[in-house]
Amino acid sequence: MSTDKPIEGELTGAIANYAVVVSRFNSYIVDSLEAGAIDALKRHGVTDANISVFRVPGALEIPLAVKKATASGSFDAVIALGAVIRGSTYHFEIVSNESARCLSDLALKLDMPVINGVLTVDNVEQAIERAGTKAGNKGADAALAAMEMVNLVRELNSRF
Ligand code: INI
Repeated sequence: MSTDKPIEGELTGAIANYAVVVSRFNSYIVDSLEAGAIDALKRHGVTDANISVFRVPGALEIPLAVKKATASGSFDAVIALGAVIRGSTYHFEIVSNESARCLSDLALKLDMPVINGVLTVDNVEQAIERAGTKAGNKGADAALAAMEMVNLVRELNSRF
């Protein structure tokens, strides 16, 4: 094993199937995350035929949809998109922590990249900043992470 060439995933989306699981809650933010994710996938060679979009009511429903969608064995990675905004929401911590915990658990259980693109922010302004304005588009970032991880997983599976 050499240290001069790290093992990492290439940033190409070629020949892989992506499930994009999108929650409708705060849809004015999440729509931009979805558009950013799909744009990033397509710019890296993923075709419409290789992208399936699933919609759920809120962030708490994303994990079950991920589990059910991946049971088909058709996908190489999942991109989960949503927006949890603290605002005056009393159970902000429950929604954000539970959705994140379940997504991490699923990645290990399903043995595939499940990328957490669920924004967890204090207010609408912070959400807008992360949905295509001054802090970039976290949906696009999630798509890049998904493509890189698909390729890293393939590389690791072929070596170890
Ligand atoms: N769901 C979200 O995706 N974002 C939120 O900000 C949010 N808040 O604030 O409550 C939210 N709640 C709904 C939750 O995800 C479930 O859909 C609901 O509890 C039904 O299970």
